[in-house]
Amino acid sequence: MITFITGNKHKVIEAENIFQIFGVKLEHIDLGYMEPQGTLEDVAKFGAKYACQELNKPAIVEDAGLFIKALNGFPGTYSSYVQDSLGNQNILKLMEGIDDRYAEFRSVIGYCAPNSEPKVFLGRVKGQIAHEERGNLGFAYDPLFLVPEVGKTFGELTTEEKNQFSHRRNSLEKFINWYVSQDDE
Ligand code: ITT
Repeated sequence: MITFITGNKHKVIEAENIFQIFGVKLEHIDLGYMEPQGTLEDVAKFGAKYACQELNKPAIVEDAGLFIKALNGFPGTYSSYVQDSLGNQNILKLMEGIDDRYAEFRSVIGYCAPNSEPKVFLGRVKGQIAHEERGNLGFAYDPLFLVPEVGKTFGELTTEEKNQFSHRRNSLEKFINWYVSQDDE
């Protein structure tokens, strides 16, 4: 059993489905905490350490972001603030007339157990910024994020479909593989 600390219910639904694939039990707690400004790794390490100290048990947190190449990685570590302030339509405006639409989602899982240092696990997925929002199945930036191989945005994929190759799938899969192997030692 592992405890996932997040205030984002969409992340919980995706993570539950991913943990189920690997047969590991997941519990969810919403423990608000101040996020320091820094890289995804900094935020995930800080959050994991804070959560396991508060709860006195092992915990994971996740910090994620959308990195758009033509905008020098924006919104990146500011993704949460930019989603709430600018929103998807204004990102599309920033991208008007730009041909290079490459973007990637990154997810960093921070894990910490009491009296030990936090560890991080990075997952990425490559895509393109669509020319308009498409689909209403996902959340936040999902309708903007086109996966060329599939010809659909994350907003047009079910949770199960997105979970086959998303940034979150990749970071959680790395974490779960490490976590399970650690049990055998
Ligand atoms: P936490 O409580 O876990 O921190 P959060 O919603 O603040 O939840 P993040 O800081 O990790 O999450 O995410 C930064 C922003 O990117 C935020 O607006 C998210 O909604 C958005 N985001 C994260 N993962 C996403 C995904 O898979 N698809 C679309 N948008 C995503």
